[in-house]
Amino acid sequence: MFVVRAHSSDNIDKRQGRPFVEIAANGINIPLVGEQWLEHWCSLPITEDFFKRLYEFQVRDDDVYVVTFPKCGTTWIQETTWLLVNNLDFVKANAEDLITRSVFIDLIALYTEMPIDSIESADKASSPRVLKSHLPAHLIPKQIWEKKSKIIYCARNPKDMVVSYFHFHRGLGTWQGDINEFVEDISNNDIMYSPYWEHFMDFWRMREEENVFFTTYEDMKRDLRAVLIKLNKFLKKPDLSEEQLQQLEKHLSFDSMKANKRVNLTYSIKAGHGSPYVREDFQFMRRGIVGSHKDELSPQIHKKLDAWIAEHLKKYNVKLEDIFGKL
Ligand code: PPS
Repeated sequence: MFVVRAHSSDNIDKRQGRPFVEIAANGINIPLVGEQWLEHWCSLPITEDFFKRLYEFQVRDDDVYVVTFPKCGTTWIQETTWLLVNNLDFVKANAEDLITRSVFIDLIALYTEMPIDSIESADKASSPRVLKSHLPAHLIPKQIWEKKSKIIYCARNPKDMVVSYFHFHRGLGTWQGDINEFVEDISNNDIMYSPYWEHFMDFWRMREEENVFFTTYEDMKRDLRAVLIKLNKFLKKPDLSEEQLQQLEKHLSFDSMKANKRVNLTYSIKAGHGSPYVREDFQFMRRGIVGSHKDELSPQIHKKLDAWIAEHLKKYNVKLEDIFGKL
């Protein structure tokens, strides 16, 4: 069961110019006890009809879901997962775009001008499917929790997420404003898929669940090999040889992925897959580092973000370091 309410804000009208709603669902079968799921509102530029299709999406037993808040390393962990699930099929990975090998199921809901019906594409995809979603735990297709499908979740530290999301949204032409205004909008949950905090904290708290693999962008940067070995085990695949690990590390490095038109969405987005308003200078693979906030944000913005971070960490009684290691 899900509920939808209007989410109106002058800032959304001014900077995004399209209607938003807030959605909550009853979180049936989610293994987090005591949550008032119907009070967890998520902001989306979606219609109730589209959301219903997503929520009721037909899940298959061997599906694997890559779930993230936007700009937190989705494409990186998605390519990694696809390769492991598909027994390192580099021939197919180099021949077919990641967006067709691994469908982003919510895409249909975000850009209504899109000529692609992502739910139909996912329905038609052959098994085993690796599907991507940015929806939070209680809004992903409800059968995922019923069937206990494998979920790969990747989180990223809040400041780098903000910087990356700002460049992305602005570059796509789907959000107008400066970084100050972006920080204001994300703190007010006026950016699609927010709130960020509940999104990743829900999965952090479920990281020991048998069907959940929780990792971070920072972990992948720190020691990609360790994440590869752990994820491979989680997927119940045969051990990787030294040669296979090296091949994966090379393919998944930032420089290789940036140069790879099959995974770097700069090309497909500029060709019209993603938004019709994309700017000339748009780059999907931008810097690919931990800490880009350090030289991209002013002291005033750092102060604002520090207050936002402290307010939320207090609620969950954790330190950023517990989740992301030393930043
Ligand atoms: S999306 O649109 O939500 O799916 O975007 P997402 O893939 O989550 O995030 C994009 C950011 O991830 C960086 N990226 C990588 N970093 C390191 N190594 C590899 N291989 C890699 N692939 C993608 C990408 O550059 C974006 O981060 P920023 O900080 O903007 O550079």
